[in-house]
Formats: sequence, C-alpha cells, structure tokens
Amino acid sequence: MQVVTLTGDGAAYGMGLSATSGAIERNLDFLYICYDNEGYGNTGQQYSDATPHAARTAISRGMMGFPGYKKPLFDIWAAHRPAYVATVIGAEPLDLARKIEKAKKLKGPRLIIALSPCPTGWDFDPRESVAIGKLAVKSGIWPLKEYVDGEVVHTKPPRKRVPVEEYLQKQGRFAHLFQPQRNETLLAEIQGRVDAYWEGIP
Ligand SMILES: Cc1ncc(C[n+]2csc(CCOP(=O)(O)OP(=O)(O)O)c2C)c(N)n1
Ligand SMILES: [Mg+2]
Repeated sequence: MQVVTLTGDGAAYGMGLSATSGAIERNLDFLYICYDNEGYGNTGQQYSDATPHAARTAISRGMMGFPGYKKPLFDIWAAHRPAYVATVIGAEPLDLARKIEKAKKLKGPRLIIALSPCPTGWDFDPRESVAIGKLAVKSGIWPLKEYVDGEVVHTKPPRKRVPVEEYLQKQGRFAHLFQPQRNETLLAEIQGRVDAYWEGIP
C-alpha cells in the first residue's frame, strides 16, 4: 500500500507535527505533501506556524503584522534524517515534477512542501499567482531545495536575487509595509534574513 498524506501548513507545521515526528522516527513508509499557504486558510487565514514575519493575518492586523517567524519545517524534518525532504512551487513545474518522481521512488518518510500562493489569504488577484510564485524563488525567500542522504542541495538557486520587496509588494497582506509610508526597518529586516540565508550557502 502506498500512503500519501495531504495537509495544509496548519497541520504540517503545527497541529500534526508531533504525530508526524513519531512517524518519521519509526521510519514509516509515507509521502507527505504539504500545501503551504502560510496560514489557517479554511477558518479565515489566522496565522499558523508557517506564517512569515510581518504578514497581515485575520488576527495580526497592526502596522507590524504577524510578530512571529516562519517555522523551519524543512530543517525540522531533515533533523530526523528521513528519506527525503523537498520544497517546491507550482510556478516552477519542472523542478516540482522531478522532485515528485524522485520522492515516489524512495521508501520511508518523505516530505514535499509546496509554497501555495493564496489569492484569498494573501490578498492578490489570482492571475498574479504564477508571477508571485516565480518572485518567491527569484527573491530567494522560498529556496527550492532537497534533502537526501544527509545532504541539502539547492535545485534552483536564484543567480541574481531580486529585492524581496518585489515579492512583498504584490500582496495585500504586506501592504502596511508600503502604505501610508514605507516601513524601512521591517523591509530591511526581511531582506536581511533572506540575505543571511543565502550567504550561508556554499
Ligand atoms: C486539531 C484541529 N484543530 C482545529 C481544527 C479546525 N480547522 C479546520 S480547517 C483549519 C485550518 C487548517 O489550515 P491549513 O492546514 O493550513 O489548511 P488551509 O485551510 O490553509 O488549506 C482548522 C484550524 C481542526 N480541524 N482540527
Ligand atoms: Mg494553510
């Protein structure tokens, strides 16, 4: 029997994580696919453990947005030394297809985290979904990578990263960073975290 688990980020990053940790530790054979729209969408986009810093959510409505930080689920899974962990995005379908094929051939606990731009929750026109997805990769805020045999490989590192604000600006959930005036401190912090991530990559 092939077991495929399909959940949102609410379960994968939060509600279900202790049970999943137990399943990985037992080396059960399953493929876990997480649709990560960075919030509890079904109940009205409250913040989840996957919500990025400063995003507006149903319950983080101030000028600073969500005060917390996105949980590093990729690293948490990788620390269990499972068979496979990968990040994907629909806007990069070849990278996505290759990772699904690879995951299908392996045995043991396998995770694929799909960043899922969400018109309702992130507040943008659905026609921008692919553009936003591509900017997530090009800005470096959503690194496409995979973990196999104890090693992390970046499958599509952005050659020349575009400023992360190009990604943020397209989404109403970050509008308070630009209006009524630019929040330079928060924008610099978000950019600084992306820069620090890539500086650590050989
Ligand atoms: C243990 C538990 N707590 C709360 C709920 C109520 N609930 C139903 S859907 C949902 C949101 C789930 O968010 P996510 O997993 O990110 O999926 P999305 O709706 O964003 O696709 C919540 C909190 C639940 N079903 N189970
Ligand atoms: Mg969600």
